[in-house]
Amino acid sequence: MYKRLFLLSFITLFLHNTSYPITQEVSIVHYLQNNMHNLEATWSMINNAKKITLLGHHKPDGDAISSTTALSIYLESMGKEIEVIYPNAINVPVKKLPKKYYINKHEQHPDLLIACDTANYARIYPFKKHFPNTPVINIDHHGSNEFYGIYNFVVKDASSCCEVLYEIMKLWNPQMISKEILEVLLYGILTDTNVLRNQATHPSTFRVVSEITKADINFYELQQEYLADKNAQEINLWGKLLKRVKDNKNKTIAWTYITQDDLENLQMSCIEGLVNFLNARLKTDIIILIREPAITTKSVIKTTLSIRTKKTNANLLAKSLAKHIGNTTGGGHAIRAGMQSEEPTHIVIEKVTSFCKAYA
Ligand SMILES: [Mn+2]
Repeated sequence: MYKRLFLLSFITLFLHNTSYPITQEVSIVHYLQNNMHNLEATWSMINNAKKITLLGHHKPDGDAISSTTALSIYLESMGKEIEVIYPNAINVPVKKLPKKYYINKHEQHPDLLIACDTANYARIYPFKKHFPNTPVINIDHHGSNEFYGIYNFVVKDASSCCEVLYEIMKLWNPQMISKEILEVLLYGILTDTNVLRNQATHPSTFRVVSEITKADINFYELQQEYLADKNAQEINLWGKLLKRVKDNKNKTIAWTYITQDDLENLQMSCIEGLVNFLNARLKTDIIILIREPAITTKSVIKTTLSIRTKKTNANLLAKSLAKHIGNTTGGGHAIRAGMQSEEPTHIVIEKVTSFCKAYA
Protein backbone atom coordinates (compact mmCIF):
# COMPACT_ATOMS: atom_id res chain seq x y z
CA MET A 1 0.00 0.00 0.00
CA TYR A 2 2.71 2.49 1.05
CA LYS A 3 4.84 1.28 -1.77
CA ARG A 4 2.08 2.02 -4.24
CA LEU A 5 1.38 5.41 -2.71
CA PHE A 6 5.05 6.23 -2.89
CA LEU A 7 5.19 5.22 -6.54
CA LEU A 8 2.10 7.28 -7.32
CA SER A 9 3.47 10.42 -5.70
CA PHE A 10 6.75 9.85 -7.47
CA ILE A 11 4.98 9.65 -10.86
CA THR A 12 2.92 12.77 -10.06
CA LEU A 13 6.04 14.63 -9.02
CA PHE A 14 7.77 13.55 -12.20
CA LEU A 15 4.90 14.70 -14.42
CA HIS A 16 4.83 18.13 -12.82
CA ASN A 17 8.58 18.64 -13.00
CA THR A 18 9.49 17.60 -16.49
CA SER A 19 12.90 18.60 -17.76
CA TYR A 20 11.46 19.13 -21.26
CA PRO A 21 9.35 22.16 -22.18
CA ILE A 22 5.60 21.47 -22.38
CA THR A 23 4.10 23.18 -25.44
CA GLN A 24 0.62 24.56 -25.11
CA GLU A 25 -2.10 22.45 -26.73
CA VAL A 26 -3.62 24.27 -29.74
CA SER A 27 -6.63 25.38 -27.86
CA ILE A 28 -9.76 24.87 -29.89
CA VAL A 29 -11.69 24.88 -26.63
CA HIS A 30 -10.13 28.18 -25.64
CA TYR A 31 -11.01 29.70 -29.03
CA LEU A 32 -14.60 28.48 -28.74
CA GLN A 33 -14.94 29.65 -25.13
CA ASN A 34 -13.89 33.12 -26.29
CA ASN A 35 -16.68 32.86 -28.87
CA MET A 36 -19.22 31.53 -26.37
CA HIS A 37 -21.60 34.39 -27.07
CA ASN A 38 -21.73 33.54 -30.81
CA LEU A 39 -21.90 29.84 -30.05
CA GLU A 40 -24.95 30.44 -27.84
CA ALA A 41 -26.52 32.66 -30.51
CA THR A 42 -26.02 29.88 -33.06
CA TRP A 43 -27.54 27.35 -30.66
CA SER A 44 -30.70 29.43 -30.29
CA MET A 45 -30.89 29.86 -34.09
CA ILE A 46 -30.74 26.06 -34.39
CA ASN A 47 -33.45 25.68 -31.75
CA ASN A 48 -35.68 28.15 -33.56
CA ALA A 49 -35.16 26.57 -37.00
CA LYS A 50 -37.35 23.78 -38.33
CA LYS A 51 -35.48 23.03 -41.55
CA ILE A 52 -31.69 23.15 -41.65
CA THR A 53 -29.52 22.56 -44.71
CA LEU A 54 -25.88 21.54 -44.32
CA LEU A 55 -23.27 22.30 -46.97
CA GLY A 56 -19.99 20.55 -47.77
CA HIS A 57 -17.30 21.56 -50.26
CA HIS A 58 -16.59 20.85 -53.94
CA LYS A 59 -15.09 17.33 -54.40
CA PRO A 60 -16.20 16.42 -50.86
CA ASP A 61 -13.49 14.60 -48.90
CA GLY A 62 -13.70 12.40 -45.80
CA ASP A 63 -13.73 15.39 -43.46
CA ALA A 64 -16.43 17.34 -45.35
CA ILE A 65 -18.68 14.26 -45.58
CA SER A 66 -18.06 13.11 -41.99
CA SER A 67 -18.60 16.54 -40.44
CA THR A 68 -21.89 17.13 -42.29
CA THR A 69 -23.03 13.55 -41.57
CA ALA A 70 -22.20 13.79 -37.85
CA LEU A 71 -23.95 17.16 -37.58
CA SER A 72 -26.99 15.85 -39.47
CA ILE A 73 -27.40 12.98 -36.96
CA TYR A 74 -26.98 15.41 -34.03
CA LEU A 75 -29.60 17.83 -35.40
CA GLU A 76 -32.01 15.09 -36.47
CA SER A 77 -32.06 13.85 -32.88
CA MET A 78 -33.55 17.29 -32.05
CA GLY A 79 -36.35 16.67 -34.56
CA LYS A 80 -34.95 19.02 -37.22
CA GLU A 81 -35.54 18.37 -40.93
CA ILE A 82 -32.05 18.05 -42.37
CA GLU A 83 -30.81 18.08 -45.94
CA VAL A 84 -27.12 18.00 -46.97
CA ILE A 85 -25.81 19.36 -50.28
CA TYR A 86 -22.44 18.64 -51.91
CA PRO A 87 -21.60 20.49 -55.15
CA ASN A 88 -20.44 17.28 -56.86
CA ALA A 89 -20.38 13.51 -56.55
CA ILE A 90 -18.74 11.60 -53.70
CA ASN A 91 -15.64 9.81 -54.87
CA VAL A 92 -13.95 8.80 -51.63
CA PRO A 93 -14.54 6.04 -49.08
CA VAL A 94 -16.84 7.10 -46.22
CA LYS A 95 -17.94 5.66 -42.88
CA LYS A 96 -21.51 6.88 -43.23
CA LEU A 97 -23.51 9.22 -45.45
CA PRO A 98 -26.23 11.65 -44.33
CA LYS A 99 -29.74 10.20 -44.41
CA LYS A 100 -30.80 12.79 -46.98
CA TYR A 101 -28.24 14.33 -49.30
CA TYR A 102 -28.21 15.82 -52.78
CA ILE A 103 -25.55 16.50 -55.38
CA ASN A 104 -25.70 20.09 -56.63
CA LYS A 105 -29.44 20.51 -56.02
CA HIS A 106 -31.85 21.07 -53.14
CA GLU A 107 -35.38 20.19 -52.13
CA GLN A 108 -36.20 22.09 -48.97
CA HIS A 109 -36.12 25.84 -48.33
CA PRO A 110 -34.19 26.02 -45.07
CA ASP A 111 -34.47 28.40 -42.12
CA LEU A 112 -30.76 28.02 -41.47
CA LEU A 113 -27.63 26.97 -43.39
CA ILE A 114 -24.54 25.44 -41.80
CA ALA A 115 -21.37 25.04 -43.91
CA CYS A 116 -18.72 22.56 -42.80
CA ASP A 117 -15.05 22.28 -43.85
CA THR A 118 -15.45 24.84 -46.65
CA ALA A 119 -13.00 27.75 -47.03
CA ASN A 120 -14.80 29.91 -49.58
CA TYR A 121 -17.97 30.58 -51.53
CA ALA A 122 -16.47 29.35 -54.82
CA ARG A 123 -16.25 25.83 -53.37
CA ILE A 124 -19.82 25.52 -52.12
CA TYR A 125 -23.39 25.12 -53.42
CA PRO A 126 -24.35 28.66 -54.50
CA PHE A 127 -26.51 29.45 -51.46
CA LYS A 128 -26.54 33.20 -52.11
CA LYS A 129 -28.37 32.50 -55.36
CA HIS A 130 -30.76 29.82 -54.05
CA PHE A 131 -31.35 31.01 -50.47
CA PRO A 132 -30.48 34.74 -50.50
CA ASN A 133 -32.15 35.45 -47.16
CA THR A 134 -31.11 32.40 -45.14
CA PRO A 135 -28.44 32.98 -42.46
CA VAL A 136 -25.23 30.93 -42.77
CA ILE A 137 -23.10 29.45 -40.00
CA ASN A 138 -19.52 28.64 -41.02
CA ILE A 139 -17.60 25.85 -39.21
CA ASP A 140 -14.11 25.19 -40.58
CA HIS A 141 -10.37 24.76 -40.03
CA HIS A 142 -8.87 26.20 -43.28
CA GLY A 143 -6.46 29.12 -42.85
CA SER A 144 -7.80 30.54 -46.12
CA ASN A 145 -11.43 30.70 -44.84
CA GLU A 146 -13.26 33.80 -46.09
CA PHE A 147 -15.63 34.22 -43.09
CA TYR A 148 -18.75 34.18 -45.28
CA GLY A 149 -21.06 33.24 -42.39
CA ILE A 150 -23.04 35.38 -39.99
CA TYR A 151 -21.19 33.41 -37.31
CA ASN A 152 -17.83 31.88 -38.16
CA PHE A 153 -16.14 29.19 -36.09
CA VAL A 154 -12.86 28.81 -37.93
CA VAL A 155 -10.02 27.21 -35.97
CA LYS A 156 -7.13 27.11 -38.39
CA ASP A 157 -4.86 25.01 -36.19
CA ALA A 158 -7.41 22.22 -35.79
CA SER A 159 -6.69 18.96 -37.60
CA SER A 160 -10.10 18.81 -39.21
CA CYS A 161 -13.58 20.24 -39.24
CA CYS A 162 -14.64 17.10 -37.34
CA GLU A 163 -12.30 18.03 -34.46
CA VAL A 164 -13.80 21.55 -34.26
CA LEU A 165 -17.32 20.15 -34.50
CA TYR A 166 -16.66 17.67 -31.67
CA GLU A 167 -15.74 20.54 -29.33
CA ILE A 168 -18.74 22.60 -30.48
CA MET A 169 -21.14 19.69 -29.91
CA LYS A 170 -19.68 19.24 -26.42
CA LEU A 171 -20.35 22.90 -25.60
CA TRP A 172 -23.87 22.86 -27.10
CA ASN A 173 -25.09 19.62 -25.54
CA PRO A 174 -22.70 16.75 -24.76
CA GLN A 175 -25.64 14.44 -23.94
CA MET A 176 -26.62 14.42 -27.61
CA ILE A 177 -23.28 13.05 -28.86
CA SER A 178 -24.08 9.41 -29.62
CA LYS A 179 -21.57 6.62 -30.30
CA GLU A 180 -22.61 6.77 -33.94
CA ILE A 181 -21.68 10.48 -34.07
CA LEU A 182 -18.33 9.83 -32.36
CA GLU A 183 -17.45 7.11 -34.84
CA VAL A 184 -18.21 9.36 -37.83
CA LEU A 185 -16.24 12.25 -36.28
CA LEU A 186 -13.23 10.01 -35.62
CA TYR A 187 -13.36 8.77 -39.22
CA GLY A 188 -13.23 12.40 -40.42
CA ILE A 189 -10.25 13.13 -38.16
CA LEU A 190 -8.45 10.03 -39.48
CA THR A 191 -8.94 11.08 -43.10
CA ASP A 192 -7.67 14.67 -42.65
CA THR A 193 -4.67 13.58 -40.55
CA ASN A 194 -3.86 10.50 -42.68
CA VAL A 195 -4.40 8.37 -39.54
CA LEU A 196 -2.72 10.84 -37.14
CA ARG A 197 0.45 10.96 -39.22
CA ASN A 198 0.55 14.27 -41.10
CA GLN A 199 1.45 17.81 -39.99
CA ALA A 200 -2.19 18.61 -39.16
CA THR A 201 -2.00 16.28 -36.14
CA HIS A 202 -1.66 18.35 -32.96
CA PRO A 203 -1.64 17.51 -29.23
CA SER A 204 -5.32 18.55 -29.17
CA THR A 205 -6.06 15.94 -31.85
CA PHE A 206 -4.60 13.15 -29.70
CA ARG A 207 -6.68 14.34 -26.73
CA VAL A 208 -9.88 14.35 -28.78
CA VAL A 209 -9.08 10.92 -30.22
CA SER A 210 -8.36 9.70 -26.68
CA GLU A 211 -11.74 11.01 -25.48
CA ILE A 212 -13.54 9.40 -28.42
CA THR A 213 -11.83 6.02 -28.02
CA LYS A 214 -12.68 6.06 -24.29
CA ALA A 215 -16.32 5.91 -25.43
CA ASP A 216 -15.62 2.37 -26.66
CA ILE A 217 -15.04 3.33 -30.30
CA ASN A 218 -12.66 0.83 -31.87
CA PHE A 219 -9.72 2.84 -33.21
CA TYR A 220 -8.01 -0.16 -34.81
CA GLU A 221 -11.09 -1.27 -36.75
CA LEU A 222 -11.88 2.24 -37.93
CA GLN A 223 -8.39 3.06 -39.20
CA GLN A 224 -8.23 -0.38 -40.83
CA GLU A 225 -11.56 0.25 -42.54
CA TYR A 226 -10.24 3.61 -43.80
CA LEU A 227 -6.90 2.26 -45.03
CA ALA A 228 -7.97 -1.10 -46.47
CA ASP A 229 -10.11 0.05 -49.38
CA LYS A 230 -8.54 -1.86 -52.31
CA ASN A 231 -9.19 -5.14 -54.07
CA ALA A 232 -6.50 -7.35 -55.66
CA GLN A 233 -6.90 -5.87 -59.14
CA GLU A 234 -6.43 -2.33 -57.79
CA ILE A 235 -3.36 -3.36 -55.80
CA ASN A 236 -1.93 -4.94 -58.97
CA LEU A 237 -2.31 -1.57 -60.68
CA TRP A 238 -0.42 0.04 -57.77
CA GLY A 239 2.24 -2.64 -58.30
CA LYS A 240 2.55 -1.68 -61.96
CA LEU A 241 3.12 1.98 -61.05
CA LEU A 242 5.49 1.08 -58.21
CA LYS A 243 7.61 -0.96 -60.64
CA ARG A 244 7.98 2.17 -62.75
CA VAL A 245 9.28 4.39 -59.95
CA LYS A 246 12.69 5.83 -60.83
CA ASP A 247 15.00 8.09 -58.87
CA ASN A 248 17.87 10.35 -59.94
CA LYS A 249 21.55 9.79 -59.27
CA ASN A 250 21.56 11.72 -55.97
CA LYS A 251 18.36 10.03 -54.77
CA THR A 252 16.73 13.42 -54.25
CA ILE A 253 13.81 13.07 -56.63
CA ALA A 254 11.62 10.14 -57.73
CA TRP A 255 8.88 9.87 -60.32
CA THR A 256 6.33 7.50 -61.88
CA TYR A 257 3.37 7.73 -64.25
CA ILE A 258 -0.03 6.28 -65.16
CA THR A 259 -1.80 6.33 -68.53
CA GLN A 260 -5.43 5.60 -69.44
CA ASP A 261 -4.30 2.26 -70.95
CA ASP A 262 -2.98 1.17 -67.53
CA LEU A 263 -6.45 1.51 -66.03
CA GLU A 264 -8.11 -1.19 -68.15
CA ASN A 265 -11.56 -1.22 -66.48
CA LEU A 266 -10.49 0.51 -63.25
CA GLN A 267 -11.11 4.11 -62.19
CA MET A 268 -8.31 6.68 -61.76
CA SER A 269 -9.66 7.25 -58.23
CA CYS A 270 -8.22 3.88 -57.11
CA ILE A 271 -4.67 5.33 -57.21
CA GLU A 272 -5.74 8.16 -54.89
CA GLY A 273 -3.22 8.08 -52.05
CA LEU A 274 -0.36 6.63 -54.13
CA VAL A 275 1.60 9.88 -54.23
CA ASN A 276 1.26 10.28 -50.43
CA PHE A 277 2.27 6.64 -49.98
CA LEU A 278 5.41 7.22 -52.06
CA ASN A 279 6.18 10.43 -50.18
CA ALA A 280 5.91 8.60 -46.86
CA ARG A 281 7.95 5.55 -47.91
CA LEU A 282 10.64 6.87 -50.28
CA LYS A 283 13.76 8.52 -48.88
CA THR A 284 13.83 11.02 -51.76
CA ASP A 285 12.90 14.61 -50.96
CA ILE A 286 10.59 15.01 -53.98
CA ILE A 287 7.94 12.78 -55.59
CA ILE A 288 6.30 13.44 -58.95
CA LEU A 289 3.30 11.49 -60.23
CA ILE A 290 2.33 11.99 -63.88
CA ARG A 291 -1.23 11.13 -64.87
CA GLU A 292 -3.04 10.94 -68.19
CA PRO A 293 -6.61 12.08 -67.49
CA ALA A 294 -9.62 10.80 -69.43
CA ILE A 295 -9.82 12.72 -72.69
CA THR A 296 -12.92 14.91 -72.93
CA THR A 297 -13.86 17.17 -75.81
CA LYS A 298 -14.20 20.16 -73.47
CA SER A 299 -10.75 19.97 -71.88
CA VAL A 300 -7.40 20.88 -73.44
CA ILE A 301 -5.57 19.26 -70.52
CA LYS A 302 -3.76 16.13 -71.67
CA THR A 303 -1.57 15.48 -68.61
CA THR A 304 -1.63 16.29 -64.88
CA LEU A 305 1.20 16.17 -62.35
CA SER A 306 1.16 15.83 -58.55
CA ILE A 307 4.21 16.92 -56.58
CA ARG A 308 5.02 16.16 -52.94
CA THR A 309 8.10 17.37 -51.10
CA LYS A 310 9.66 17.00 -47.67
CA LYS A 311 12.21 19.86 -47.66
CA THR A 312 12.10 21.61 -51.04
CA ASN A 313 9.41 24.23 -51.68
CA ALA A 314 6.94 22.31 -53.86
CA ASN A 315 5.46 25.45 -55.38
CA LEU A 316 8.87 26.78 -56.50
CA LEU A 317 9.85 23.37 -57.87
CA ALA A 318 6.55 23.25 -59.81
CA LYS A 319 7.40 26.62 -61.35
CA SER A 320 10.80 25.51 -62.65
CA LEU A 321 9.31 22.22 -63.85
CA ALA A 322 6.56 24.17 -65.64
CA LYS A 323 9.20 26.16 -67.54
CA HIS A 324 10.83 22.91 -68.61
CA ILE A 325 7.56 21.32 -69.79
CA GLY A 326 5.77 24.36 -71.21
CA ASN A 327 1.98 24.89 -71.70
CA THR A 328 1.21 24.30 -68.04
CA THR A 329 -1.00 25.81 -65.35
CA GLY A 330 -1.20 25.07 -61.67
CA GLY A 331 0.01 26.04 -58.24
CA GLY A 332 0.47 24.80 -54.76
CA HIS A 333 1.87 25.12 -51.27
CA ALA A 334 5.18 24.48 -49.54
CA ILE A 335 4.77 20.70 -49.41
CA ARG A 336 2.38 19.92 -52.25
CA ALA A 337 1.71 21.25 -55.74
CA GLY A 338 -0.35 20.28 -58.76
CA MET A 339 0.06 21.05 -62.45
CA GLN A 340 -1.89 20.55 -65.64
CA SER A 341 -0.30 20.43 -69.08
CA GLU A 342 -1.63 20.61 -72.61
CA GLU A 343 1.27 18.40 -73.72
CA PRO A 344 0.53 14.70 -74.38
CA THR A 345 1.50 12.38 -71.52
CA HIS A 346 4.36 10.59 -73.34
CA ILE A 347 6.02 13.98 -74.00
CA VAL A 348 5.58 15.04 -70.36
CA ILE A 349 7.07 11.73 -69.17
CA GLU A 350 10.14 12.39 -71.35
CA LYS A 351 10.48 15.96 -70.12
CA VAL A 352 10.03 15.07 -66.45
CA THR A 353 12.59 12.29 -66.86
CA SER A 354 15.20 14.68 -68.31
CA PHE A 355 14.37 17.30 -65.63
CA CYS A 356 14.76 14.77 -62.82
CA LYS A 357 17.95 13.24 -64.19
CA ALA A 358 19.54 16.70 -64.32
CA TYR A 359 18.20 17.65 -60.87
CA ALA A 360 20.96 17.99 -58.26
MN1 LIG B 1 -10.91 19.29 -43.65
